[in-house]
Amino acid sequence: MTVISRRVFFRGMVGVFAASALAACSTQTPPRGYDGDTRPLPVPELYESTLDDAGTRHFTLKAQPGSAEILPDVRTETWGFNGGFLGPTLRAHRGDHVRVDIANELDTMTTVHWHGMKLPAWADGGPHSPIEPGGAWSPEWEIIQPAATLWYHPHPHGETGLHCYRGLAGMIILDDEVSESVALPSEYGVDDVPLVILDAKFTGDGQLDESIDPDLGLIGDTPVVNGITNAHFDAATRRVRFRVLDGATMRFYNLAFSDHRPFHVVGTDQGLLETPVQVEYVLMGPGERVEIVVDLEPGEDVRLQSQPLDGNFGLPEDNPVDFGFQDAFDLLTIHGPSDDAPAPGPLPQELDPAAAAVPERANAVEREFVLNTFQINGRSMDMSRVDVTVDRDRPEIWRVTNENADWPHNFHIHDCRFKVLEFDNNHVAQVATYGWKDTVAIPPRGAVTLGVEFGWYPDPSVPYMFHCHMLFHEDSGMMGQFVIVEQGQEADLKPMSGGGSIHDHA
Ligand SMILES: [Cu+2]
Repeated sequence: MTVISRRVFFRGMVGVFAASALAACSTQTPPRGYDGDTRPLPVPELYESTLDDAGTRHFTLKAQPGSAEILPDVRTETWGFNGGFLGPTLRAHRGDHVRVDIANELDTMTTVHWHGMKLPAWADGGPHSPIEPGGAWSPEWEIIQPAATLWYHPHPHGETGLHCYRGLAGMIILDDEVSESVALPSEYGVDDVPLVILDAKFTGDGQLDESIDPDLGLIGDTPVVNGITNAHFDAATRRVRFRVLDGATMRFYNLAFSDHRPFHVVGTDQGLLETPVQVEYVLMGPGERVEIVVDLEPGEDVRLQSQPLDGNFGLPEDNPVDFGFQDAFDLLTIHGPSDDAPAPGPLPQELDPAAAAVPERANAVEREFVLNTFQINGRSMDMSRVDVTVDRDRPEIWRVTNENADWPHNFHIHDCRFKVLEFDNNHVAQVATYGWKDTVAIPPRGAVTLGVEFGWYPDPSVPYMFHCHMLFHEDSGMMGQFVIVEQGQEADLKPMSGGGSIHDHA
């Protein structure tokens, strides 16, 4: 498969929006099942956690090999948590103490990282927390942040893209008093529906094609929503909230509806916005989440799509690779509710007033990060090097510049939330500049200034990560490490292995 033929094919698809969704490029047999038939959208199981006498909420996850019918009537070997593909939705409340007992039943080392979570570094599940085959790991922490839609996925250095591509990903929903009191759809799987969007490409015998494109890594040509292609959702209500995760390794999605209807963004990576924002499209990059609310008419059909992005996110129009910005395909067919579904009231104009908070800039430490190809500040990831030491008592301003002319990057910082204070070369970042985020897309030759609010868990011995969340970039070295310390303390990395020494940090 060549990049050029894929692009030509996608351009041919623009405006067609066949029920087939995104098909394969011309050199490959189109995925099976794309004859217009849809299958009901699977909803990830909501994990039934247990609360022990001490008030700890317990979850158990098992990373395991399995298989799934991503394509209809085709068995594809995959990986999953507690099942063959993807993982259950974990749900917890602000203030909960949570513990997750993880077993690795794969034949290779992995880790489990809680993307978007503020928590101690030893529990973060980054590359320094390997779980060997047959091994186990039990991080625990307290939920100290506002309600939000987060996710969990592996983070083994150099292998994150492959592990995610094979299906190790699940949603996390955090609730709090604010999210529970606001009048947004909130019945899980009914009118509050997670959408885990991946992409896949298949070999001739229906297995995951894991060949690496030198520019695009494991980018797929077939959209997969909650584990299947060509899904439909039968709405029971006239207003639906979708919690959308771009769980793809490299692909951007420009979410929009087939009739270009307006919809509302009510939340971004780190929780509810102050007020809903009406849009006709919203761009998502790998690792990002967005909560959207859409109103439906009884009996109608409408499709959630990824549509070509005006301006191509600043990439040259003739760029040989486009990361999905020019692609057009269906993600989900939505069938409206029955005629007797009651009309929804007005959307609440106040969501989370606290989301209006502005990161502190006085006395802030200002840092520069330059992203170029597979490096940050001219360096590749080194697990033995601490790149940044953060003083727990001072606010941080991170200026992140993308020096590449033909690649976007999607910058993510662990253990924090941030606001985009400034956005240079801003093509389509309207939503990225509202609300709290943990991952931000930076166009070619663009830059962002981030006001970063870390979870303050000083520990000089275990690093957190910052990296590009385009996983081929991350795995190729575009990652760095930071520690959070008490004032005057210095970084002092201590190697951890498996589930052993990490407990020394608990
Ligand atoms: Cu990147």
